[in-house]
Amino acid sequence: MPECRSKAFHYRRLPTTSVIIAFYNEAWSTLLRTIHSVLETSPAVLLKEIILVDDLSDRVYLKAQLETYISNLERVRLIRTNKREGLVRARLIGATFATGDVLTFLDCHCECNSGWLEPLLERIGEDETAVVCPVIDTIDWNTFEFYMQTGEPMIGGFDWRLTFQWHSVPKHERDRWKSRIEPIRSPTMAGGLFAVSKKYFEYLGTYDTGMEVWGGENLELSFRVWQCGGKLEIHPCSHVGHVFPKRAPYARPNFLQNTARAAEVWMDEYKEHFYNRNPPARKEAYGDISERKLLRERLKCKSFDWYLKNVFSNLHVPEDRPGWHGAVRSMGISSECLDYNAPDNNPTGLCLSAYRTPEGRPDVQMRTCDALDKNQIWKFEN
Ligand code: UD2
Ligand code: MN
Repeated sequence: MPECRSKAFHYRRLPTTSVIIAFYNEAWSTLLRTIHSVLETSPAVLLKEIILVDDLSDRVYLKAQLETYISNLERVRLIRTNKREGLVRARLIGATFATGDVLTFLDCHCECNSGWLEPLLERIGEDETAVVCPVIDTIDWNTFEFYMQTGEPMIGGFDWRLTFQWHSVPKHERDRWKSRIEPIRSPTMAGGLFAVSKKYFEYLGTYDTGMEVWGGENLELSFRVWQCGGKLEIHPCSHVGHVFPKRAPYARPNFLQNTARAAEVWMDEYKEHFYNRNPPARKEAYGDISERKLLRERLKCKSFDWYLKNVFSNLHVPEDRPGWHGAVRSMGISSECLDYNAPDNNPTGLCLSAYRTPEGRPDVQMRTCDALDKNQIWKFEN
């Protein structure tokens, strides 16, 4: 936006930053594209260092070849974990080496646009309790084309299965703005790309280190930031591209377990909506969460009810009357249940009414009952 381009910054007054990039078995080209784009777009006075954290990758090119390559780059450090930590603990290990005022986390397949860093740092300089995300542009996984999101940015939300979702800015937020280039309040963050004051991140309890590999930490941090007195924002002038690959280079078995931890600590009675839509989550051994509950008490954080009313008031809260949701089982063949055929390319998740067969019927059929299958969970509404 022209307003972003013409904005001037007092470089010497902005906080400095350390960029932390954890990676596991990332491709050579995308990893290097990330590192070089940070170096090329970040003003030297603001960038203390880039900290790469190798989370025990086993690809050979990430060993000596990577070390040799980065030894020619200034301000790039490589830390290696000695066991597979998962993205939460890998990022935190990186953070312990950071010397900047602000921690800026990035995924390992990003491309920063010129001017991406200054708005994030300026905002945190202004308000230390702001956790600020760039607008995440899409880099096509197949062609590596960069699709700049030029319209009004989308903000983060979630559905009651606790999957992250994008949605448009609600009217009450737009009414609050004085200009198009103000930071936009967002109920949640996607998770990979954000800047936070190092001091404030520590005060907030960094991350839940009981979370493994992938998933759930983004909603956990989002709830915590809002409920414990901070704010989560997306800065419309900061743009970073991200490759959403067709398939991740690793398995992701921990989403439910991590998400159950987040629900148990932060969601109070509202966690039932999550469990109703994810019955297997009730059986997850999510481990010890006593320290996280103590943290919530110590920081005197507000309730999830407060969060829903004040931060995400446009989210529909379902009623979930007992007996009005669950599987729809055949009375004839009792091993068969009504199953919804999710379209291959369905960014919004469950929305049966929107998807029909070419003949105009809802796309459902009878299939073997599977309690783990989210496409077999139904809700009666009137
Ligand atoms: C999104 C987030 C991601 C994270 C995730 C939920 C964006 C753009 N991405 O998924 O950052 O919040 O949701 O958990 O918002 N990694 C490790 N060790 C592991 C697994 C992953 O270091 O065991 C690294 C990985 O190489 C990458 C980062 O963690 O740099 C995020 O993983 P991803 O890119 O596979 O996650 P993504 O973008 O699908
Ligand atoms: Mn990613």
